[in-house]
Amino acid sequence: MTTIRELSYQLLRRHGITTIFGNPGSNELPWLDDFPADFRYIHGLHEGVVVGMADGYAQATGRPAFVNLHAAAGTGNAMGALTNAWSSHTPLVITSGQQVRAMMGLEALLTNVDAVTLPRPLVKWSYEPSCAQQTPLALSRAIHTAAAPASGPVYVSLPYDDWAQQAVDSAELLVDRCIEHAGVPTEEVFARLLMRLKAAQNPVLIVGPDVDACGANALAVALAERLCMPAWMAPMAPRCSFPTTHRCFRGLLPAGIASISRLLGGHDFILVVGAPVFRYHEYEPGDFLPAGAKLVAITCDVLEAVRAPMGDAIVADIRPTLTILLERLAQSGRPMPLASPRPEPVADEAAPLRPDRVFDILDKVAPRDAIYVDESTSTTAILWQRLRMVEPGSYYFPAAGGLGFAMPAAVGIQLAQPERQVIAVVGDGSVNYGVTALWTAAQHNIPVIFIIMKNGVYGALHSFSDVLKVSKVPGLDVPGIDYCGLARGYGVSSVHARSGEALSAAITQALKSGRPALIEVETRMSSKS
Ligand code: TZD
Ligand code: CA
Repeated sequence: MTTIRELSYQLLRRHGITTIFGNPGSNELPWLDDFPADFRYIHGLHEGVVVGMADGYAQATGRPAFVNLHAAAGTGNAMGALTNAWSSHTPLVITSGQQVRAMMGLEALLTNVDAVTLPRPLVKWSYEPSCAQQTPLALSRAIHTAAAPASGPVYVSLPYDDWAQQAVDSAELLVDRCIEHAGVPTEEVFARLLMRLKAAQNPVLIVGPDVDACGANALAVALAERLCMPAWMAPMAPRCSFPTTHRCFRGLLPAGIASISRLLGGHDFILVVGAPVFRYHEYEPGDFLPAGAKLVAITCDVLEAVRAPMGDAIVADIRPTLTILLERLAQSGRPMPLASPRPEPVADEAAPLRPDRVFDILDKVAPRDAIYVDESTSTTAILWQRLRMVEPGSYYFPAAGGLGFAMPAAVGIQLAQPERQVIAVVGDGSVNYGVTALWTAAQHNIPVIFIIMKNGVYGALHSFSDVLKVSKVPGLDVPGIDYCGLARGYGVSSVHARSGEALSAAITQALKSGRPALIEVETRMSSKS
């Protein structure tokens, strides 16, 4: 006979899930009892950090990550982080411990009163098994649902007295289930798309995060080369899906309606792959498309397809779709786009450093295949201009703009990719939403380098104040915080870099150390955001 608890671990093992991200409470202890030796528990000190670490880990592995939170309070703390996971299609299985069934109706302390409603609308599926025997099926459904295209977070609330119950024999059938997805367009759909691509005089490619998420970066490059078209990253892209050094690469699109149309002016056909159309930010009314342009988006997410305000969409798996498209597309005779010139290096100067200078230094000393996790909001455009990112999986950013992602996600990504160096570039405001990730990095010796851009302000909000023509707004400055001291407090060594030279030396030293490190550098407020 097998208990439901034992069966749950068997199920996770079969899915290759042996890393649990969590922050426990009384309701979770019965599941964690006698924690199996082949599993590891990555303990986060705050649930926003727990979900952020799992988000980074799941994105970097491309497989569902498992999270265990405490009841409603733990789930509530995780909701901000869930906005990002939802927007980046991160496959997360989030479980939370529930009170014993006998006391749920009494609303005993730490009952998750309406558990299924709580995480909505930030999950694909939310569930509480009606009885203990439904738990194995609930967990199996949760894993398959999280992974199914478009992947995303799911939530299961689990009463703590269920674990010790015996599973019914048929529940063992769940352990071996495999679900394969094969969503490629029909012949007719391909024929129409090929006709449109062949007829285009001046096409442009816009790639989004899901190209990187499914490892189709080389296919996107081949497509741009085949049709001799420039390629942009979609606005607010939370991943980098195209080598930024490639001659076809034009950069990160801005996030305003009018700016996008202006930049794409002259193109008659816009092919978007793996991005919402589009993730706008600042409100800049204007035409959604440049005059005469048609748009087709290939997306894995039907919700993304239906909410676009313009253009056509094909809902399909990106990698096989691009593979078949390339088999059928002839080489264009158009001239290949010319490489954009690289920005001029910035002269050395005393601190506070210009953000451009920080990125030039980082680009020079970091390994070529470094992974950057970016949450320095006012300097993101500069980062894209200055950091060379060539390998797949080289860049992560909070997909919904929820701060508190970079520090934990960097820890999760580094855990998933120990062979590559993860470098988090974090604004001095953003640090405070995810700072406890430092402790997990220290405890497990996860050697992330955290670079803190200390300009003393919520820089992006200062810029936005200009855009929105507001003044005398409170709460936009963050003076008086000692990030080196905070790092030491959580067990991470830290350096305050006072010059470009000191920054370069600190990064080099951190790279050699094989341990997590925090580098605080004073920066000027950026005029570009
Ligand atoms: N809270 C959360 C969870 N997410 C947010 N996006 C914000 C607040 C609002 N916010 C932004 O959108 S940018 C920003 C805030 C507070 C300032 C971040 O400051 P920073 O970076 O120091 O990290 P910059 O480069 O100085 O802007
Ligand atoms: Ca700042």
